[in-house]
Amino acid sequence: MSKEKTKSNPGIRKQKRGSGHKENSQQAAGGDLVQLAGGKHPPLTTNEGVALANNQNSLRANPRGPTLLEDFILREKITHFDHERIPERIVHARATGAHGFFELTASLKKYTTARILTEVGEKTPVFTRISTVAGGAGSVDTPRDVRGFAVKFYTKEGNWDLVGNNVPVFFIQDAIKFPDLIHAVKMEPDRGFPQSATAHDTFWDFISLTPESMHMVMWIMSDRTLPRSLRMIEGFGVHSFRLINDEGISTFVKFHWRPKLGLQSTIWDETVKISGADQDFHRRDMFEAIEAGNFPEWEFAVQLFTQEEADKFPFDHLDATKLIPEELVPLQVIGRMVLDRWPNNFFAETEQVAYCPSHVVPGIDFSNDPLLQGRLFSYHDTQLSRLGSPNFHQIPINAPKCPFANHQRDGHMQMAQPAGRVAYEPSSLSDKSPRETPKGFHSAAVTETGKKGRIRAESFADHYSQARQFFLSQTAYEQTHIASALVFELSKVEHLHVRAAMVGHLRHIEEDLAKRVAAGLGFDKMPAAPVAAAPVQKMEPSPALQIIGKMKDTLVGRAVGILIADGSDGAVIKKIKKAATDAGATVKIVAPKVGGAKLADGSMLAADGQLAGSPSVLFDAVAIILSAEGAKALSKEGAAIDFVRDAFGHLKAIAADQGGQALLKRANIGQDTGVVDVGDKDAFIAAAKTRQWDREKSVRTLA
Ligand code: HDE
Repeated sequence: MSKEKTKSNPGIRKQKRGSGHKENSQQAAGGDLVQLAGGKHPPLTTNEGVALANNQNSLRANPRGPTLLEDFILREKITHFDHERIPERIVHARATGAHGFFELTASLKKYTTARILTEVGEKTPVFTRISTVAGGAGSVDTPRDVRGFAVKFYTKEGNWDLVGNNVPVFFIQDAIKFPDLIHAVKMEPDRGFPQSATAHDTFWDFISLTPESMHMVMWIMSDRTLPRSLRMIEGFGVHSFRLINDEGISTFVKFHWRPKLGLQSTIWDETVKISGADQDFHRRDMFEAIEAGNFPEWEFAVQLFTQEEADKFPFDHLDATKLIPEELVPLQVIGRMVLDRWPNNFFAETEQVAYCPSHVVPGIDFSNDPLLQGRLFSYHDTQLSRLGSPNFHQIPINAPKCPFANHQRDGHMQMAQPAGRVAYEPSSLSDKSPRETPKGFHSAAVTETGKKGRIRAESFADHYSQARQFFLSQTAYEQTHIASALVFELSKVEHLHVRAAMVGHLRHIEEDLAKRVAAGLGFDKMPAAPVAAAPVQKMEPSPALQIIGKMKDTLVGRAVGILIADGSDGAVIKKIKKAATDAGATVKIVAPKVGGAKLADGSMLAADGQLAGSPSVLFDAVAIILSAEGAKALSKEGAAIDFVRDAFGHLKAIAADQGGQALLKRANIGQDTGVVDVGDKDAFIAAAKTRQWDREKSVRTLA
């Protein structure tokens, strides 16, 4: 028989911190777990409110014996744990959410009765959830992907959900294609990869057979899908909606969000490395900004147009693969949204929030866009399986903040306790039961005629004109990124006929783009272009479609990293830190040891990040401040070489002192206007506010 010794009662050993409270002697008996005393802790209880005397041990028949079925505390805890997960969203599973408010700055009274769009100065609470599309809930924040941009406005007339994206068009024209699109883009069903990536055969196979996707393809291959921060993306309602005024007259509307910090994206190599350095890059960025009081803000704008104006557009505005260029219908800014409060609990709020495009308020209505029409069904349906009950609207994050009442009753997890005997309408038994009101929701009284059938309108046939317009509207740098992204993505496609088919489509968009991609893929003969369903129209370039044209020359909301080591000059560090902070940047000190570096004057400076864990991809610009000794030591450090090489390769400004220059030299980094002497802080700040686009051709081969 084993003579093995056991602790008779391993439990909690309490340690006092500060002005120690009296310890609970029952719990203090022996054991190896240390719990700090102090504070005013409420008793730990079961879900029935029964206080626990011991949360460390299950109930055993003897100290080394079997656990007893009688242990209701163990069973309750484990059972709840076993059921903690709910199905993740089929798409848009990975996201960041925050509370805030919407404030109207210009009234649309002429066009709508919706209070949220007529009462200037009124603040309406919102909950905004920004997501990636393809990856699962635990996937990285920074794949090449569209970002969902969903806003729930808790208006006084009910909840309005504007469930948009950061791209103003979509892949398909009809909701019936959505399951096919998503099956093609998600991980391939036999192998279970790739996670969160379009660079694989099934996606491009589907796309190459779906010419209506070509406009969206241009957007997703642009750097729009590689945002620097969720605070720096635009948002679009995508579809046309209707506004209805008090005379019942309706006007079409497209909704837009414009980030106060301006648009900014990363470049592909940077994004790939960010994904390794910080999987939660965007979520952390949003969290830190809100916690620091740098509240993300967007302007809210509308494009308004009548049926008569729409009839003259050279495209059909009901087709979600088309946008309305701002040059054709200008944007009117009518409000702003500020996100100023991080949720208390990720699951309760960001996970359980249920957006439905069908959630509109009186004065806002739908257009006939067939994609929107399908969405009006899909979202409520998916919430039923995800949240498990038709009462999901009662979950606090989903509940309207205005009174709501009807005769719907019961159901799984009913939280409300409606009183009285009347649960129907019409009724005469109670003068308190809810009734319909003329002020309630009215649909636009539009006349519909025509033949029923599974037919797509002729006006939906032009698949290339706006794709071409988008490409031609970009700066040369952005065009190069689009071409290179196509080469990268298609190089991951194993089936040659799929690659060829895609190059064929590109020939309709822009022959030179097709040639560049074909060359990048190693085609020696240009693949044939497919027959286009409609001629490609000549459209004026729209500079509003660029990113670079919309980037702001600013350090506000951005980050600067200062690499130091033992012997660095404290005065220089201080000066550059102040200049960057004054310009609005967040500054982080990076050193070989997080405990800090011993500066030239003998003082210690603590680091915000340790070198190996804080690569330069996490910053928008860097300063390298090193003594000769420090430079020598870091020259042997792979992470230091990568730090400066990546900063240069990602087109960032670099300030360096003499020691810093020695490290740059060791990393084979050349000089250009973005590499400045640390003494010239103004030159550094000016260069740090943008990217050194001209440098790119010297650091990588692009298509
Ligand atoms: Fe979605 N979409 N979608 N979608 N979508 C979902 O609803 C769907 C589309 C968008 O943060 C799902 O609650 C169909 C366009 C966002 O919780 C699902 C079609 C646009 C979010 C669904 C589309 C979007 C979703 C999955 C084609 C931009 C995240 C979970 C007709 C205008 C919302 C859920 C959040 C989520 C269906 C196309 C945006 C399955 C059928 C176009 C931002 O219901």
